[in-house]
Amino acid sequence: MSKIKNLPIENPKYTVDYSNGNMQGKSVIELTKRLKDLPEIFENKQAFDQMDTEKIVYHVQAIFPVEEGREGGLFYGKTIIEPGKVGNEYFMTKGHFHKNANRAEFYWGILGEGVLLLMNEKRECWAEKIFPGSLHYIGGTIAHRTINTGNTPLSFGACWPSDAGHNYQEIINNGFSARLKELDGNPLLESE
Ligand code: M6P
Ligand code: ZN
Repeated sequence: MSKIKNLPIENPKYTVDYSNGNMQGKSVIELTKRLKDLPEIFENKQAFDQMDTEKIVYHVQAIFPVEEGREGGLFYGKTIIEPGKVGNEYFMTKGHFHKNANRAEFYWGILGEGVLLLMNEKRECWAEKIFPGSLHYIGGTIAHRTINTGNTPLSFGACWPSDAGHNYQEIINNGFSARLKELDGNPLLESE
């Protein structure tokens, strides 16, 4: 006769509030980017210098269940970009290529409205609208930056491989070849 054991059914390690994307659980990492952390990304240096550099541009929450750089794991994150502009350029993330160019990522819109700016290795840019329910597949070799074009916080989720890594240097050195600016109250994508 086989012996039957009762196993416990545990609570999940993490929970997500789908109204805003906020995550809770053990070792959820929090990161805040202020204007002073982003001196290179905005075009209008004069407008930048006149702003309070302590102003928060975006917050990131992330779960790293395995060590960064290890193959086979997944990371999960959420970013909230505050509404705002430097000159007529909207608040945005630093943006990055993946260090391991063979690693893709999903983004999805949760709250607010924005734009996902994408750029390939030939520096060709294109963009997709972000809104609650939008879903974006970002190929491994594609640089990605998110931009808040609304008057309220933009929240989006992300899931990416644990060995993707971030290559920020290329963007710091050469930027994206397109910038999203407000013209007469509407977003306009200006390309080099
Ligand atoms: C998403 C993911 C993260 C990234 C964050 C902010 O949550 O892509 O890996 O760190 O956005 O973007 P960035 O690192 O470009 O500032
Ligand atoms: Zn990424």
